[in-house]
Amino acid sequence: MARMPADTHCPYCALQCGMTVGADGEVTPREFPTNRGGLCQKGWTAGSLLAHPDRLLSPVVDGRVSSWDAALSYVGGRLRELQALHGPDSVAVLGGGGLTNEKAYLLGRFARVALRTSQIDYNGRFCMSSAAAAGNRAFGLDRGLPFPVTDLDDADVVVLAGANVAETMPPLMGHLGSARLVVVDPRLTPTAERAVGSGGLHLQPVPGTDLVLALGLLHAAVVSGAVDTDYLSSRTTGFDDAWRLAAQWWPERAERVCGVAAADMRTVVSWLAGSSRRYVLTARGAEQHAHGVDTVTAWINLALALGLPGTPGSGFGTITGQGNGQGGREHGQKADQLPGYRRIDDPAARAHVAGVWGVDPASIPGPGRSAVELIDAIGTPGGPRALLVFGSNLRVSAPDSARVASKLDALDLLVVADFLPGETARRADVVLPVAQWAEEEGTVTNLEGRVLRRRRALPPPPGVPTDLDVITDLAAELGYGGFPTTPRAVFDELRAASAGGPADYSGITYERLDAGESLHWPCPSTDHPGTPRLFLDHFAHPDGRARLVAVDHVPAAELPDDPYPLRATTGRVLVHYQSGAQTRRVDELVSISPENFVEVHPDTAARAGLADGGWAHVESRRGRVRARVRCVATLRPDTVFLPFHFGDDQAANLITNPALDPVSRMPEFKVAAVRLEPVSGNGRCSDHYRSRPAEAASAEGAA
Ligand SMILES: Nc1nc2c(c(=O)[nH]1)N[C@H]1C(S)=C(S)[C@@H](COP(=O)(O)OP(=O)(O)OC[C@H]3O[C@@H](n4cnc5c(=O)[nH]c(N)nc54)[C@H](O)[C@@H]3O)O[C@H]1N2
Ligand SMILES: Nc1nc2c(c(=O)[nH]1)N[C@H]1C(S)=C(S)[C@@H](COP(=O)(O)OP(=O)(O)OC[C@H]3O[C@@H](n4cnc5c(=O)[nH]c(N)nc54)[C@H](O)[C@@H]3O)O[C@H]1N2
Ligand code: SF4
Ligand SMILES: [Mo]
Repeated sequence: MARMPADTHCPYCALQCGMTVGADGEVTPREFPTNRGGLCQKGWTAGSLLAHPDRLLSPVVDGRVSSWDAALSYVGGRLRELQALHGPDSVAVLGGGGLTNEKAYLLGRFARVALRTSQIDYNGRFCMSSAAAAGNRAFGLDRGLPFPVTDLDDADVVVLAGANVAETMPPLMGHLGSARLVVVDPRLTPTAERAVGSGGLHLQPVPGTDLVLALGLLHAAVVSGAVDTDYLSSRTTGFDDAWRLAAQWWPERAERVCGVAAADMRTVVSWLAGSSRRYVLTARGAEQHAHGVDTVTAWINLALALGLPGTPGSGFGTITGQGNGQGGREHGQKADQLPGYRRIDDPAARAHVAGVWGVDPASIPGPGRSAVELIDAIGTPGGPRALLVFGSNLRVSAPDSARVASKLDALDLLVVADFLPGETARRADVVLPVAQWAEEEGTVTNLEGRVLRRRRALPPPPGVPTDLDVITDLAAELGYGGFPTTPRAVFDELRAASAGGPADYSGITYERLDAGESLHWPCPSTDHPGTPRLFLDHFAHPDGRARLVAVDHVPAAELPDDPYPLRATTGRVLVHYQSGAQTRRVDELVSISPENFVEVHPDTAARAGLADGGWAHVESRRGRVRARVRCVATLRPDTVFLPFHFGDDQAANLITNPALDPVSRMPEFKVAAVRLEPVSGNGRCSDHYRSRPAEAASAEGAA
């Protein structure tokens, strides 16, 4: 039963910092291995959204407040009508990596069994899909960190490729205190400053060229004799093929493409070779590209050549982003998956899950379309006509958002379950208000594959149900009773559905978690201790070996040219979360970061006639964003950066490129060709950041 106050975890990112929430919604930090009693500003202020005046409290149908019975029977009726006319796939579902394991699981079952649609995917397609695909390909299994974050405490060298953890997971920096950091980022981020300040290095590649940098590092490793040949021969396959391509990328040649000095590449390799506890970690900067899978693969190849994965005290990992970004990709809300991280095209997997669901295996539809392709298919013959959204504000967060908006507007029916009126909910035909994190029970799986309990500290506002209630009631409207009704019952069904799969949760119970056990999947029986460290004896491929996969440089899908001469990349700031649906409603956070900005090198700004602090339009072939100019003398002059947390005409995704990775179907959030135009006024650019005086002083345009 609910305990008040409740020991639970932050609603936001995958670090899942421990916190205690009082019956009044007040948050206090709690000692937990990932955060050790720390919280970032987002976590501290999360409680203020529980009683926020914008909170959604009643269902809304076509702009009018409705009763629950009327809203559910309206949605049920419309879905039945559309499916009768246009077939089961005319109804689509989009989930999210912020949903608990229970919600993600039940949403998948709801889509496949009650709606009988193949058209379900989730926002993790924008987040983890490239890293996941590369991990599966190399190791046979995708668990973001195959070791606990506390293992990083003893690291000698950590390479962070495209990760700005000082802003995206601040307490994680506490685990990197003893390590020499190598930060790969086109910008001098707070994380990169830490690297420079602690005797490490900041490598500043052209956005979209990490793959070449990783090939250059592999080349330097081979030539300097840093490669672990015993490990390669006993634990891996594929080195010769991978090397055939990497052999063409000696550091000086790689430097010409990625802009990182060859000497720096050799320094990094000498540090890696000269220490025993070494990690390579990637995040979205390296992954959100139209060749993100191959880019992550290149970083994995480097790690394998050095013998890191599956070696105690060393490793490769990807830093999962959303609160349940890990569990969210395991339990069947992804187009190609069934629970337990099973493949939907695997007959044995279908038979097992059909048994748990009590249906004929042949009746389980799928695989379906990936998120961007699903949105794209709206308004085309055979495409979705209704969309149900749980846990994503895709009007702000999906690439090429003007096109997304016109697609959503073309739907016959858009239903959004949310607790706040984000941009997507505000334009929905039906809005279904739901409970928030501190008002419900469940589990999430954090970035280290550790399963955690979310606990209820206070009840939802009167008349507001949980997502699980809504899914169960909608299933009943569609004539499908028999869904489990409590979070614990859903979890027990998930355990059975995952049993024997790659992500086996069958041995994890609410009782064990509530008794304080630390359980990482796989955990195949109730007396199994869980698996904090994977791959120590063997990788998950049938032969037990990891695969190096041959990869070569592929240019970004859109390159700068005369009309659009700059590369825009996008990312995050400390105080906002994702589309900003939540954090743009927290006064304390808005006062720190009230509006969108674009980081521009002072020379670049001067050439475009832009003044520091003035407004600019950043324009691509797809649209333009309004943002305040921040002159940053440490930025690459060929690159501009915008966060994607803002809406309306400040939405960075108005300019991003929806080009997809051929394997993961992840869009290219991190490179678009753009130009800058002043919105009004003119003037000289002052130097906004002076954190690296040497570089700032050498920047001609700095005031
Ligand atoms: N404050 C905050 N924290 C968050 C979130 C949030 O929205 N706000 N979201 C959570 C989620 S879901 C996620 S996925 C994580 C993301 O966590 P991160 O991956 O750390 O975040 P990003 O800012 O998207 O990208 C990291 C860095 O990549 C750099 N970058 C851009 N292009 C390239 C490139 O081509 N190569 C390389 N090497 N780097 C590049 C950017 O300059 C940026 O500093 O954060 C989680 N934590
Ligand atoms: N340009 C650019 N775009 C990006 C990225 C980038 O780096 N650059 N990063 C991408 C990444 S990594 C991610 S993860 C996506 C995230 O982007 P989104 O998918 O838009 O994620 P959020 O902004 O967290 O939106 C979650 C919505 O669901 C609601 N919500 C939260 N929890 C629940 C719940 O339990 N139930 C229900 N029903 N609703 C809930 C929130 O109020 C909010 O409205 O953005 C992607 N978009
Ligand atoms: S680091 Fe992540 S989990 Fe921790 S308080 Fe901040 S947003 Fe929450
Ligand atoms: Mo993410």
